[in-house]
Amino acid sequence: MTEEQTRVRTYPPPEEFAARANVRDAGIYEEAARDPEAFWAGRARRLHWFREWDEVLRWDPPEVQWFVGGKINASYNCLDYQVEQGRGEKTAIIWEGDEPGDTRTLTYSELKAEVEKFANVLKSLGVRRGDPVSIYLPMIPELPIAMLACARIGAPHSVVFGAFSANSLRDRINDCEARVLVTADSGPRGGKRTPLKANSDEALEDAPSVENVVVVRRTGDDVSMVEGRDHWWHELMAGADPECPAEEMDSEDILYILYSSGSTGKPKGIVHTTGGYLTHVNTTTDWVFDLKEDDIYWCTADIGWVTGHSYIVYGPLSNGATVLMFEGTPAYPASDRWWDIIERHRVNILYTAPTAIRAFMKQGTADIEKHDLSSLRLLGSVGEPINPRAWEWYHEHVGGGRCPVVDTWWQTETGGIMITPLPGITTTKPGSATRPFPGIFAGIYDDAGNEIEGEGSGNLVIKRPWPGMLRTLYKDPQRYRETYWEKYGDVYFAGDGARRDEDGYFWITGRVDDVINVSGHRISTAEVESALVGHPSVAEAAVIGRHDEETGQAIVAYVILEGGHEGNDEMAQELRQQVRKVIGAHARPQEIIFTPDLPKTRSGKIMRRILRRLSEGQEDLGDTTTLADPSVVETLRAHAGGRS
Ligand code: 6R9
Repeated sequence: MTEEQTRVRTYPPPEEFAARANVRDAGIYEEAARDPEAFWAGRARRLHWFREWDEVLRWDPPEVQWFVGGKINASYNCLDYQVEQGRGEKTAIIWEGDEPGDTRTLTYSELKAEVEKFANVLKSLGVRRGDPVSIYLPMIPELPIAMLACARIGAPHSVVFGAFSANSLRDRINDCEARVLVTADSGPRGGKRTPLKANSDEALEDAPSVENVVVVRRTGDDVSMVEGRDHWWHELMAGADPECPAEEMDSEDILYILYSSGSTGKPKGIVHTTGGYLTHVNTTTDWVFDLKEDDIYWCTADIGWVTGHSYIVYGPLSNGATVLMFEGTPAYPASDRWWDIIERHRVNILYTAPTAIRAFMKQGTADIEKHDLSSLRLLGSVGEPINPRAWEWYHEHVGGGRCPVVDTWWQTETGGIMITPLPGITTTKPGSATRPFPGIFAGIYDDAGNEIEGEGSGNLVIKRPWPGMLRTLYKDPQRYRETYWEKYGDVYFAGDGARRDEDGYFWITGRVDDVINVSGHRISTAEVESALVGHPSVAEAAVIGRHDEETGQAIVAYVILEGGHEGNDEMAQELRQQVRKVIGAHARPQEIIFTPDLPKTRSGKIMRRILRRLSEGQEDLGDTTTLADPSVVETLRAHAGGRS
C-alpha cells in the first residue's frame, strides 16, 4: 500500500474502549469553545489549591496570566494530595535500570519522604524561593525527586539532558545563574556510561554562579570531589530533616526553565509557571491517555526533554498514576528490551516517538512475537510527524489491532498536548494529529497573515492563550516577542506547517524554520554550524535536515575547509567529534560534505533550501535566480561524490 492509500483508512474508537473511556461525550468540544475560561477553571478545580484564584485569565498579548491570585504548589499536588486521597501505599514510580532486573519502586509516601528530605538539603545549601537549580542527571528516581524538591520550595529547576556536553551544560547554567548543580558520577545507557561528573567539572571551570554540587552515586565510577563545593547526595540525605512543608506559590511563579533549540545558535530558556501549566498537563494526561487507577503508564522519553517533564513527572503524578521510568535504550542488552519491559511490568499505556517505531519496523516483528503485549490498552506518539505506515505498524503489531493510537502534537513552548485525538470519541486517521484538545484554538495562517478557513495549508497558529503556554524566554522578553508574536500579532506562531482536511483534521508537516528534528530532538542548524566553524580547519559551514526513513530528519553538513586542509574521512570524524564536544552526541552530522563553495543570495544568506534538495538527490532545485553565483550548483553536484 502507498502512504496515500493508507491515509484513507480511518479508525473509530473500539467499542469496548469507548464504553469505559474517561471522555465519552463529544459535546465537551462545544462546551469548551463556548466558554474556554469556565472550561479551564473547571479543570483547575481537580487540583489542590491553597487559595482559589480571583481571575481565571488575564491576557495582555503576549503577556498571559492564568488563575491570577491563586496559591498552589506542584509538588504538593503530585505527592501530599495523592497521599491525602488514599494513594500513600500506591506505587508512584517503577524504575527499571539499564541492566535488566535492576529495578526499584517508590510508593507515593516513599517518594514524598525523599522529596521532603531533598528539599531540606537544597535549603541547607542556601537555595531560596526563586533561585534556579540546574539538574544534570541520568534517568534515575533522583531526577524526579530533585525536580519535585525544587518545586516544593519554589526554586525553578532547569533540567539539562544527560547527553548534552560540558559546553552546553555550562551555557545553560550560566544563562540561569544556578547556584546549585545536581548531577551523578556517571550515567549508564545501553551498556555505556556518560561521565556526568567529569562533564560537570569541565562546565564549572567557567560557571561562576555555582557554589554547591550534589552528586548522586549511580555507578560507583571514580570521580574527583572538590572540597567545600561537591557533596554526595547520600551523605546529605542521611542528615536531612524529614519534614518540609510545601511553599504556597503564586499561580504565576516559575515552576521551571527548559532550554530548547531555536532558529539562532543560542538556546531559548522556555519559562513555565505553576497553576496553568499543572492544569494543562493534569487534564491532558487524564483525557488523552485515558488514565485509570490501576494503569501502569510508560512514557519512553527522557525527562531531560519537555515530554518527560509533562508526561513522566507533572501530568501523571498529579493524577496519582503509576509511572514506569526506564534508564536504558531499546536495543540493550537485546533488541527485545522494550517488549520484555512491557510484558514483565504489564504496561497498559505506551507513549513513544515515531523514530523508535520506525527503528522497530526495520527489525521486523520477531521480537514482538516473543512477548505477551496483551496488557497494552492505548498507544501514544509524539515528537515528530508519524508517517501513516509507521502508525499502521504500531497499531497492528504493538497494539495488536485493539489499542487506539493518539498522535499528540505539542511543543516545549506549549507545555502540554495541543492537537490530539481523545481516544474514546475521535475517529483517527493514520498520520493526522486530528483535532485541537477542548479549550485549545488552533488555526492556519498564510504568510501574509490571513487566516485560512476550512481546507488548506499554511502556518500552524494558536489563536487564544492556553494554560500551559510558555510565559516568556528567561531574561529575554524581547526574543520571546520576536520569535512567537511578531509574525501575527496576538496569535501564537508555532513554527510548524500544517494542513487541514475536509473533516477539519490537522496534518502537521514539520518545521518551517531552521530547526531540525532528529529522532524527536530539536536541533538548530545555527547551533551545529557554529560548532563546526569553531574548528580551526573550518572556514564555513551550512547545515540542513535531510529526510530520513528512520530518524525523520538527519543532519547533513556542507563544509568549506580552510586552504591547505583535505576533506577526507579523518577530517569528517574530527568534525563529528567537534560537534559532539560542543553540543552533544545527538547533534553529530550523519553526513559531512566537503565543498569549495556554498549557494548564497546576493546579500550573502546561505540558501539552505537548495542544499536540502541537493542532498535528497532532487533534480529540481526550485527557484535559483536569486543565487549570487548560479554555477555553484554544478560545483556542489560534482562534490556530492566526495561525501563522508
Ligand atoms: C513535545 C515535543 C516540538 C516540535 C514541534 C513539531 C514536532 C511534536 C508532533 C510533532 C508532528 C506530532 N512535533 N509532536 N510534529 N506531529 N505529533 O516534541 O516538543 O521537543 O519542543 O518539539 O516537534 O515540529 O514544533 P519539542
